[in-house]
Amino acid sequence: MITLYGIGAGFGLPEISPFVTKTEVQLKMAGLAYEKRIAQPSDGPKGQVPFIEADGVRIGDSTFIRGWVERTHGVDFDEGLSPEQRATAWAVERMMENNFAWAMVFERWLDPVNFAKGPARFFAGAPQTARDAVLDEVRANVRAGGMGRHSDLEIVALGVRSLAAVAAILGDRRYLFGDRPCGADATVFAMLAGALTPFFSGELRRRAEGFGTLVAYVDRLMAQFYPDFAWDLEPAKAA
Ligand SMILES: N[C@@H](CCC(=O)N[C@@H](CS)C(=O)NCC(=O)O)C(=O)O
Repeated sequence: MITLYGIGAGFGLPEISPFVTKTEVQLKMAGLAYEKRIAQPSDGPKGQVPFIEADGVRIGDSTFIRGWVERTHGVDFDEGLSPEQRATAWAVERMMENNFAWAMVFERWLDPVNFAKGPARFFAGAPQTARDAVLDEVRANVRAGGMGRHSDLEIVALGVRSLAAVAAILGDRRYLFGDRPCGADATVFAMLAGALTPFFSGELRRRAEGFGTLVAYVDRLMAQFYPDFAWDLEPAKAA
């Protein structure tokens, strides 16, 4: 049995971390039984979630977990894709994880309202006297990393370019490369759901809502992989 460690449901999503969502969807795609447990990122071998435990081994990082699943369970998430499609899938995945995800992080962590109702909760355990200083420090660290040197508008513009690129690749297909989901669909779904959740508001979310095919794609994959989750784009209902 595989144990998947993540943050858990919240922010209007079945799982707060898009990287955990990616792994969870891939486990579902592979039809593998797993148990899900809540953990702190610091519990993981790489100080992040997701991580899994299986056959006495602990593996951290969604990409290496995918590799382990493919090697040990004879799965090829990109089965049927041409070499060019496989290359595109990898490039899209890197774009969404290493660039788009940062634009999303900025909307959640640097907008004071989004931060207070969302990520600030992660620090609820900090001693009251030190809490404000801790929160200021983590937000300063976020600003200093990734694409934080750009202006807010430039960050949104970069995020929108990624949305447009994914929409162009998806076209009017059901999944990125046809009628069957591939590994990168898990990533793209997870990142787009994170950007669209009505729990947060902001310019990136507003622009994401304008990509009708991406909104429909997220609705479709949410219904397929999280059929029991009440996904609703209405802000008032998100918890
Ligand atoms: N490259 C990692 C990224 C995972 C990641 O960024 N996880 C976040 C939660 S969404 C985390 O654990 N952050 C805590 C930290 O980096 O200290 C993967 O693909 O699994």
